[in-house]
Amino acid sequence: MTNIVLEKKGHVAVATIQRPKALNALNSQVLEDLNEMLDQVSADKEIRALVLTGSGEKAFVAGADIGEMSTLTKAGGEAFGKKGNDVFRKLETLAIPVIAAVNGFALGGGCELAMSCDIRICADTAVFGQPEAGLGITPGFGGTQRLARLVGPGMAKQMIYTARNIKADEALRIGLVNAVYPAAELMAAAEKMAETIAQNAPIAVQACKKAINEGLDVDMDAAVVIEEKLFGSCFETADQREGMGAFLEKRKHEPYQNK
Ligand code: DAK
Repeated sequence: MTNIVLEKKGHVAVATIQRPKALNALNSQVLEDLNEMLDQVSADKEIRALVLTGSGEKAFVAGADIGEMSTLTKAGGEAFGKKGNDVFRKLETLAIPVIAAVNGFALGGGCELAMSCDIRICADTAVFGQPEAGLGITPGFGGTQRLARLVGPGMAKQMIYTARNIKADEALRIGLVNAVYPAAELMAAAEKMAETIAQNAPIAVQACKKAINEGLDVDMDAAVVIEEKLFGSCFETADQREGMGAFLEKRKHEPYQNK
């Protein structure tokens, strides 16, 4: 991977997008690196939560690479969109939770990347937006779909039609991010949240992610069936026996084993 650094800290991994000369903009190489990073994380069963961030103080990701996109044909545009969408779906459906630590500009593809994560927290210097309509295109990496689901169609339409950027406090107010931190405290907060998640029973956490994501795509009758099946599957795990056994024996549970 030339544009992503992946570090492991116990059960938590931190992936940092590093393309400083273009404010971490997503060109084909960065998309391929993201794909490779997700494969590495999936294969490593020690990793229980992932933090995704951008290098430098200015940008999380300043969008898809405008230079690379500028000469695309209709077919090339569709292929570039598919490449991004495939990677973003892989991120969204990764078994473990992903926290986006948004450390600056998250525009266009950068906002869409953050929205493909489970949880977004940001620095007080962060800026979000979908500037595509101002560039003569539509959001192409899921922005029209995920933004509407996250902040509601009215606010999503306002952001996308006006192509106006919003600051961290407004992102918090509309529910695009869960929390805002002073820039210097962002990564510590993200890693602390990831560690808290990693201390819970991994199979249960992953079942919760699957239940929430898959349940949101179907009606409530089908959604509760998804939950029932995943709930039932937890009773085949050693971690469930340890967690409930410890409660009944009035002791702290042993560290969860992911089995
Ligand atoms: N792409 C390529 N290079 C970029 C970039 C980007 N998105 N953003 C910044 N850079 C580069 C700049 O060109 C500059 O390079 P040099 O001139 O130094 O070589 C360097 O990063 C530093 O940027 P600035 O000098 O502009 O820095 P400032 O602090 O003055 O401004 C800024 C920061 C983030 C406000 C500004 O750079 C900016 O407005 N950047 C563009 C933001 C933007 O519009 N992003 C959205 C891109 S559109 C689709 C698939 C995907 C998409 C759509 C459709 N399909 C296939 C259907 C996604 C679209 C987008 O993401």
